[in-house]
Amino acid sequence: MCRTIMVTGGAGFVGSRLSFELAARGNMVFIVDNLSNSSCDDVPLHKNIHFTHKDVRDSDMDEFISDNNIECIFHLAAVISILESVKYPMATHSNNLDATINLLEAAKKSQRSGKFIFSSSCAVYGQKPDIFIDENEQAEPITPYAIDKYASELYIRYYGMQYGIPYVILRYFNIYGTNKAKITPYSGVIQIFMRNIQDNNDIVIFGSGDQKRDFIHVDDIVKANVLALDSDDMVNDVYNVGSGKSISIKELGDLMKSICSSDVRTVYGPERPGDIKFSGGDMKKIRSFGFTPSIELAEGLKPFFTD
Ligand code: UD2
Repeated sequence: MCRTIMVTGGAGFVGSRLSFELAARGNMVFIVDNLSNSSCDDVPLHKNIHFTHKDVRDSDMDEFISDNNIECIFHLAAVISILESVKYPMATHSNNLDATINLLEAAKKSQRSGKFIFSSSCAVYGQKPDIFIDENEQAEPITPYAIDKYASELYIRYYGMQYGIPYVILRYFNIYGTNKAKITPYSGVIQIFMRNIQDNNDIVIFGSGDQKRDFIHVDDIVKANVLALDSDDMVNDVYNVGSGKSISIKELGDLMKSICSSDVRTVYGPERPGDIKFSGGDMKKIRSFGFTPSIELAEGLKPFFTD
């Protein structure tokens, strides 16, 4: 079934790939992006994709939704760096929570009927023991980024209950994949390590390196989003999206160096404020709807050094 879909943050790392996949499936895709972390060149090219340079916080979002007959909304636009949220909580709050509320208000006013699919984060769980956490685990966010993601989830549930907007909340674990974006201190660890290894510089681990992450390939994240759109049974609920495996940052550095036979040194720096110690997702819930992560980390890392 072809739909008219809006993707906020559709020029971003995940949003651009998701938009292309949705368009290739015959849907009409309206990308809304303020290009704060991307450029026009990042907007995927496809006859079914329409791009609008626009901020999700604009007061006329409801008109945009009505004028374009948008049915379903994927809300991805956000500041993704936890570190940036610790440094600039006001700015990231506006992008990560105010924008969500504005979009929900617009969705309510425009009286559309399709799903509101939200890109949330496992960061909402906070510091937990070294276990694979499921969605019933209490959310205990410990950074502005995580607080805003969790508050967004609560608003989405409220709009679902109060105004009947059907929703799906996807809690992503750590996403990776080859990415043309400029590398900054706010980039993800895999991107930063890759650049250091390529430039023959030391890789720097913040803290002991024993902290663990569950890395999931961006193509699998796209698959989970498409499933969330297509499945009638996945509705008004929250789902982890990860690989179901976790690896320490020390092991990650060793793995990346071994893939490209690099002998750069691993050095250690101070722990980052708000850094989660253990992160790994229990995937039973989303697996029960047919989702299987398909790309192993060692496989998914290879293109970083060949592309
Ligand atoms: C990522 C996402 C965030 C959220 C979260 C969920 C990014 C940029 N952020 O935050 O949006 O979804 O996952 O878990 O993708 N590290 C080093 N050396 C470096 C860089 C990082 O040791 O040069 C460590 C860092 O201290 C942390 C780990 O690597 O322990 C992962 O850091 P990250 O910035 O890639 O991702 P994270 O988990 O903070």
